[in-house]
Amino acid sequence: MKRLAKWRLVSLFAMIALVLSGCGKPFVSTLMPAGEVADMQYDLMKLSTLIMVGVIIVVMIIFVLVFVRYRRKDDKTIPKQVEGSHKLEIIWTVVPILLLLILAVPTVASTFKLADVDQMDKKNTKALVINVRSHLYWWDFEYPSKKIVTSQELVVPTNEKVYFNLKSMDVKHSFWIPAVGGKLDTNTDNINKFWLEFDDKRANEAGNLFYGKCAELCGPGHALMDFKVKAISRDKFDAWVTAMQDVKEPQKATGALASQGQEIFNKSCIGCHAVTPANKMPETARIAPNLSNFGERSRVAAVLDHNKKEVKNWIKNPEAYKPGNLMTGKYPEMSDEQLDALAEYLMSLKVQE
Ligand code: HEC
Ligand SMILES: [Cu+2]
Repeated sequence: MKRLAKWRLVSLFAMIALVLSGCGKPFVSTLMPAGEVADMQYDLMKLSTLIMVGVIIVVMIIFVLVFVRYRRKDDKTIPKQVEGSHKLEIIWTVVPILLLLILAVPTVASTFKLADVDQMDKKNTKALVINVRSHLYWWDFEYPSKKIVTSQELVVPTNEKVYFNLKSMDVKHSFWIPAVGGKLDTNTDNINKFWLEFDDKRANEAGNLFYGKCAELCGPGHALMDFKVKAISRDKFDAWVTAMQDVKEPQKATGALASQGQEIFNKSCIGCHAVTPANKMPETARIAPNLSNFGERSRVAAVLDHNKKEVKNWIKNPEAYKPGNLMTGKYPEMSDEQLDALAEYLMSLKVQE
């Protein structure tokens, strides 16, 4: 019986190890840092783990030595009673203080470095600043200096500092790109600022697509409140910005089916969704994801595969894929033909080819 319990425990640990081994992917792993911030945070993790493991090893060695060496057998005498030892007390006070200092100095130094956002607040700053807005359960990214907005997929240049203003439009969320840095809360009543840097080499290994997450329990759809980060070279980034800026009017749909889809969209969906990337649009056009470059996304609603079938599934019943999301029930039910047309239209929304 006992042996069986032991084996259960062993197999449980083996399974956990197996599951956790799946986490070691360059696009999502904190343990594969992909930029300056992630590097700093990883170094701090390593340092504190090293110190903790060191303490455990020393304590365990002393514990076992004392256990073996001073074990009593038939001896009934009472040992010599000692009240306090200056030497020992000094040792076990000074050693932890030293260990904490070793931990504190780099931690405080990194904390200030990570919070240094002077560059973004300078007038006429050259630094790239992105305003992030979190919503139940999706993300909105505005590039104020470029006058464009996009949603669900953040696009950033690699190998330079990118600065973020973080804000929430409803409840508290938290902005986290596990491989690159974070988490920082997005609040409703103040703006949190920080910077990240995306390493070019790591981005390549990750297929230029990092995973982002909401890291603050915010409701039933929280676990599905993902976003993606396209980290590309500065040249490619500039090309993307230009392509986004070039979309002036709602893009003309090509083909009969897509045009039909556009018509339906303009009737039933445009009240919530914008299809132009300009950030001069009214606030009411920003209560749902901006779909200007929806055809270039890698996911539908952040969680479904990016194809027409899933687009139709999503429009038919969003609640089934993201519980509690705010697209539910405020537009008419669509027939299969209408869904086909809508999917065709949405997938054709591209700014780059
Ligand atoms: C009441 C406002 C509202 C209406 C009307 C609406 N939507 Fe949405 N839609 C949303 C919200 C909010 C989300 C984000 C859901 C989430 O991810 O939590 C969304 C998400 C989506 C997505 C996924 C977006 C992405 O970036 O991956 C698609 C596609 C979509 N809607 C299509 C449509 C279509 C087509 C219509 C019209 C038939 C429509 N929506 C009508 C609010 C609305
Ligand atoms: Cu959340």
